[in-house]
Amino acid sequence: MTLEEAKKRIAELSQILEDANYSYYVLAESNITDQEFDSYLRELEDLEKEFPLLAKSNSPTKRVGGLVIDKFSKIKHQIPMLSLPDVFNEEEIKAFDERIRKSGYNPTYVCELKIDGVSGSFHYEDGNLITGATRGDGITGEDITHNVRTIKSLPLKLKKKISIEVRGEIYMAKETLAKLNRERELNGEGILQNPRNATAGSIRQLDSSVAAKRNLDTWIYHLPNPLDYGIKTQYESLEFMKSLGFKVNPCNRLVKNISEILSYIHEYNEKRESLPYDIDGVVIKVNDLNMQQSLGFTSKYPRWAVAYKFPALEVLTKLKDIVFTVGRTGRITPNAVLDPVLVMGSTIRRASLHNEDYVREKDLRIGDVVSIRKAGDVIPEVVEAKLERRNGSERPFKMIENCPICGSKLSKKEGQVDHYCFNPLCPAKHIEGLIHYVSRHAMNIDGFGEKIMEDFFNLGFIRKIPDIYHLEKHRKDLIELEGFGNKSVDNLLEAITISKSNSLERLLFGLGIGGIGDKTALLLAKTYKTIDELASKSVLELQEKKDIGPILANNIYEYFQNEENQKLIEELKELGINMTYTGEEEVENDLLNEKKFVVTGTISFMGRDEIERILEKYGAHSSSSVSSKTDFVIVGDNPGSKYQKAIDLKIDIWDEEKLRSILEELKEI
Ligand code: 1X8
Repeated sequence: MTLEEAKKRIAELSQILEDANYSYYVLAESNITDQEFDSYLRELEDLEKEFPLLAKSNSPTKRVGGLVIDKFSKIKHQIPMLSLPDVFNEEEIKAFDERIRKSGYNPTYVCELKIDGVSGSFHYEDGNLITGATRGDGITGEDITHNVRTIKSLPLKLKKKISIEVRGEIYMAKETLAKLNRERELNGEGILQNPRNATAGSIRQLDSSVAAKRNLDTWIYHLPNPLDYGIKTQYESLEFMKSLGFKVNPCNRLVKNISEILSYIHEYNEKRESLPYDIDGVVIKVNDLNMQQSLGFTSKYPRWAVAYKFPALEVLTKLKDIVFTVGRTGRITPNAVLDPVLVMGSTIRRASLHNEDYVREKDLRIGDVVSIRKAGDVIPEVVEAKLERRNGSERPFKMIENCPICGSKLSKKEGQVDHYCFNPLCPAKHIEGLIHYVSRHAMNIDGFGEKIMEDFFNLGFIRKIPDIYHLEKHRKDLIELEGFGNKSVDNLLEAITISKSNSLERLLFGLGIGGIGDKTALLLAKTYKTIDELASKSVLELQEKKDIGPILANNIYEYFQNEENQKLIEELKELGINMTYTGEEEVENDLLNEKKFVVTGTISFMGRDEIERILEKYGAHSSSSVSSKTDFVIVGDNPGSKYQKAIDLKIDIWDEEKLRSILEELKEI
């Protein structure tokens, strides 16, 4: 291909891909299939590799991220990005309207939803995205261009070749945040309390592939230089920005008077929960831009707009007690025990108070009336004590000094606020082992998150492995717990029962014998078939197997010699836990046998671990990096650099559909 031809094709492909992005992410309809999209994208990537000089910074290939910066540079806003004055009730909205009427105007307004996200400014030259910046202090923001390019609903190229600045909100949909939090919880990372924090955290990443994975979105609502485009009203500017390809909120509405403003507010206060993204109010703007200009600004705010804030989703209840729990790391958490209350559709009985300092800052006392909020639609939070409701009977908070589980003296880590139980023999250390036992590669009991196991341990329901199989006894208490109901308790108990017939390797891995990973567990299970057979082997006999070295052999031997462990295994046998290898023997499969593969990106219908487990059953071997020895690479959504490497090395690439059809053929899905 000549340079000229490549240039033409790159332009064509970029156009097709951007059009597809626009249809999918802005209009929410698709004009091409995922396969077509992937194949065009791959063709474009190949061409850009071959003709690096033709690779544009705004190429759709950049949407997957990968650019890493070492610090954020500053961007000065040509027109300051102001914040809006807040109003909280009907009177204040009326006062806003009257002030404008007193200046001799008869205004119409535009009502828009106030999105809970992070404001951004986006500059285009000749229709191409040039920079994206945060609001910062309103005068200077931070350059977040590398991350902004990964936001699929924001055009890299406009439908007209014009130079323009637009402003809007970058946000994370509720569903995306919930999914992110589920992942973070599984990885033992902290929960993000609301979409604003999650967005701010994602957009302030140095590595754009992180932002690319966060599925950020935009609503564009402000045109700082409307006169340059002959635009006379706010509503026209919204239409204009929409016509350029921006995602403009369809809920925006032109209204004539106060009563229409109030019914808009009422309508969206009702619809608030059912929207797929969080809003915290309604922005009311004078529609006529000439009128806006003559109303002007105060030192801080425009005089032509206000932000009505919805009432907080808070309710009052009584703080009955503060109880302490121990986590798997020995960390102590104070928890509020509340009079049960309904907040946004779920009953709250408990809320984490995080640590001693948190309780002291809020000066919470037992007996206080407190306000509760369900932040970010997920985690209940104690906002504050209602001081005016105190009657003197409240008891001050007292931090405990000894571990509630083992009684050892608590202490803090240097410079940290949390208290810990550092006793290495504290039974709370078993929480870690219990979490491991039920985890996916081990007994794979669905419905047992880390947090749930911590709670069950602290409540005394599960203190050692066999207790898991007696959980049924606590059925009544379980149903009462936060986040549990009849159905989830049934599911959990059912999952426990099903797991009893797992093949031996899962139990071997779950017991946490030093050095036995899931692969070794499988090898041992296949070799010895039953746990008794394995337990009867000497250190020397164990070493006969090529993957078992002296240390591992010794660990295994010692484990089964230990009397406590012998008792545990007997107890589990009596409870009906299977101790035999029942795994299907490896199935011969030419396509997979002895093949090396790598998974990159997210596969929508199955986790990476599961894919690896299945393919390995057919004799394939997974590896973490792509090399010339790799036979095929499975590529999901938002793949990493491994994808590029596979292309460079011309390695067979399997997309989701190919993987799915092979798994279907193998009757694995
Ligand atoms: C902030 C926001 C505005 C709008 C929506 N969401 C926001 N968070 C809007 O105008 N539709 S305006 C704004 C501001 O000016 N600080």
